[in-house]
Amino acid sequence: MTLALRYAIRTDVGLLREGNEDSAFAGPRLLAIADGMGGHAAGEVASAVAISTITTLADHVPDNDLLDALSRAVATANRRLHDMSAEDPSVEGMGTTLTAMLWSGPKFGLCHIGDSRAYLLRGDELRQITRDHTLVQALVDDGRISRDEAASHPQRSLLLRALDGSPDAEPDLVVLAAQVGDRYLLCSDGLSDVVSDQSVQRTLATVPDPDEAVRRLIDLALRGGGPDNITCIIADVIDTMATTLIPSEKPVLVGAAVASPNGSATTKPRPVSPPARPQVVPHTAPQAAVLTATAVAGSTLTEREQDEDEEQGTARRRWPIVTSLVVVLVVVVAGAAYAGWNYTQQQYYVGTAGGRVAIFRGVDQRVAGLSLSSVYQKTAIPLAMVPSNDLTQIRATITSTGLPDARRIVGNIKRDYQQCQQAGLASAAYRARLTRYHAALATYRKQFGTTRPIRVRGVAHVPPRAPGPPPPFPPLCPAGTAGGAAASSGSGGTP
Ligand SMILES: [Mn+2]
Repeated sequence: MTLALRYAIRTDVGLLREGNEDSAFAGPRLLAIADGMGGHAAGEVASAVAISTITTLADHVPDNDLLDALSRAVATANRRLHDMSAEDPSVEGMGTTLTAMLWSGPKFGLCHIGDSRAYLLRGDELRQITRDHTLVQALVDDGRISRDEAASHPQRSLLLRALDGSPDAEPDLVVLAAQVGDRYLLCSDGLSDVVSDQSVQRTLATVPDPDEAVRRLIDLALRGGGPDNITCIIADVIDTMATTLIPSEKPVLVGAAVASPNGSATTKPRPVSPPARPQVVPHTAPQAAVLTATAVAGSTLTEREQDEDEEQGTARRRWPIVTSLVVVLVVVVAGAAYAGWNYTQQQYYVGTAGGRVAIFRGVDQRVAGLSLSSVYQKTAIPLAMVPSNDLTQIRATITSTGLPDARRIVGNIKRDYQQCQQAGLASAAYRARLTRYHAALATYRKQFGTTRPIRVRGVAHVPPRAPGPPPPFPPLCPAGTAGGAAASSGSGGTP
């Protein structure tokens, strides 16, 4: 028996996003998916770095030590992200999910960090074989919200772990055994957030051809609104001795990791060249086969810098046309006004928009009734859940020394916010233990008429043990977090 994979891979920018921050790779022995995050092009860079690093494993897979190889590749990617963030402020704070399978015979190493997912369809049963590193998954594990509530939770995309250059970016690693007939699905949250497990199961179970099944899944996500980039890989485990099906051989790279300057469709093998970030990501990107996949979207030119270059270019071209002195004067005055406005547009501050923490571009003032700022980036951090020290500052709008500084401030707020959430979870768990203890103690007292140890007909009985002191709860965290994220965000947590 010789096991091989028959796979299909596809990505789609979705209906609302301008760029594709997902990157993915499928080869005969490696399947990997990464969903990048961060403002501007940073998410694309992060997912491309993760995928290009992990694809170095595609050509020489170790027979043993699958997890060691995966773990080292992940550490390398994480170090690269760390170094790039340190060197280039425009990509500071970027991060990515990574879910990868490294195959060796009938077994594979599974490596996972973030909220992209791997599923197994065996027979007709669909099982998620990765666990989301999200706040809502932690709430589900804690029994505080149901799976259904998690699916529609407003903070469902809040990650507790991601590959972001931080030292605690540790992936889950496990070796699993495959069987002939297994069908594996790797997807980004652009699919799993929008398409129910039942629909995914039905599609996987009823559409035999992997490529057709991938198309159907992406179609379902688009019909569901396609709010995010959607990436899917389907891999069927076949026995080449017992089937006429042809195993896949071509490595395929899709999404942000593909260095296509114009995003035009091509099915030719793509030479590896210093990539430029695609300005227009094609709808349902072409399945360009690559010979080696080492492309890194390492372009440090951000969208804004490109815009500025274009503005300057236009201004230069316009100069020779100006002949009249009047026109020159008008241009000078307008230029001064523009320079002033341009200055404000290089300022950033942290404030609130729609009840959430946001980065604003401009200055927090109005001139002649005109606002000199706009929301630059809205975070998922609700104001109501932010510790009071941060809250006071945000209300007063924190001015920054620039975009990287604004991002750093938001990073600090996010860290405080997550600490409050964690403390809230710990407090809730403690209160649950306390409730159980009181109930058990009441039962004991009812039975024995005391809360002390007692001997009844020669048998020793001891009362239940008290749970000890409560876990510390940071005094600056909002009381709402102590009651738990689910309860205060109105999603119906347990009291
Ligand atoms: Mn996503």
